[in-house]
Amino acid sequence: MDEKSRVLVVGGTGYIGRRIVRASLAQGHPTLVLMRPEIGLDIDKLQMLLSFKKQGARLVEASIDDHPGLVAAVAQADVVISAMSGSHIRSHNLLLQHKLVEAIKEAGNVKRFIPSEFGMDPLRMRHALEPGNITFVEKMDLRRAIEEANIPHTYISANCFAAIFCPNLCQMRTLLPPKEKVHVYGDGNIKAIFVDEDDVATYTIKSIDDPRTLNKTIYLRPQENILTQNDVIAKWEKLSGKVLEKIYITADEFLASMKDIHADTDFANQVGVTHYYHIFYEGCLTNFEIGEDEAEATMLYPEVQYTSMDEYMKIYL
Ligand code: NDP
Ligand code: GO6
Repeated sequence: MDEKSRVLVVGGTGYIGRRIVRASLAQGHPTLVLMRPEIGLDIDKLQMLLSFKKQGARLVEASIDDHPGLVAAVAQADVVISAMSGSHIRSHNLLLQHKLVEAIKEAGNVKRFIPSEFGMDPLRMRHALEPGNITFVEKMDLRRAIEEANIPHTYISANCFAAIFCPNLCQMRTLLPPKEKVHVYGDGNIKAIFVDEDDVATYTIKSIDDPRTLNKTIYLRPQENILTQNDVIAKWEKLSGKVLEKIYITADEFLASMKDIHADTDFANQVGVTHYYHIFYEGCLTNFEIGEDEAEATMLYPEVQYTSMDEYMKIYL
């Protein structure tokens, strides 16, 4: 393929979506970004869209609720990437992605669809605890619709976004490094995987024209960034020159902490507790081998110079 595929990004102003737009432009793809009329007075969103246009993207106007408009948008692209927000943030968003699948089905021209996954592999999370299981149930439901419609696809399992999980030393409810004490999950020796968000976007765009990733799950496992919580803490202690007090939390204590969280007003933290449990007590990101019918991004694209967590955390000093 010598012509670069045309990419449509849905959710392009979001946390991971904006990086996917930039990576698509950087890798030379004609890039379309959905601009929703619901933008209203959100001036930051508008200015981000305009900055994409300045960088060469084309803005395509349509609402997710406007089926003909969405079909027309999708019809202009070879590849559609959804980066719509997680369902536990706004509970109707997965239904919105089903509308996107309907539009892709009708347009009939899309050579690859990347649904909004970018985290733990929902297929491997069928045992997940409530209420966090909603993330995986809904992502699997969307997969079913994609596969039933025979839409060519790639699922990206991006593991832990660095800014959310690493500089805070895997602590919840903060994004900053702790100054005195750190809560350690169990003995702190379960391996997790951390990925710079720009690298998530780079690998995602690398995969879209690749026959090796067709109808497969691609795991992002940068070797240097497969780290235990203790590894992450030690890296920060070395960078900062300070030793932190460690408070060890058993799995039962951690799960019991959910009772202190108000389910109605703080659903995201309830969901978060169960997700953190699976990652840091169970080891769900690393307790399996990548199968025959799957692939790993750093092996597919060894030319990408990914960011190590030492480098990533330096900026927090
Ligand atoms: P955001 O919360 O930043 O939202 C992304 C976009 O979703 C928004 O910019 C908006 O698109 C769109 N959106 C939100 N609400 C609506 C609505 N009502 N109607 C239409 N569109 C809407 O998403 P994230 O980047 O945080 O999440 C993207 C994916 O990444 C999710 O699947 C999530 O589960 C996963 N994730 C993974 C993490 C990890 O550590 N691995 C961490 C966080 C998320 P627009 O630009 O058009 O306004
Ligand atoms: C990130 C979070 C961080 C929750 C995934 C509460 C889907 C995934 C690694 O949105 O619940 O403090 O895989 O107080 O597949 C949230 C979710 C993490 C952020 C997890 C996520 C990760 C979603 C918090 C907090 C830092």
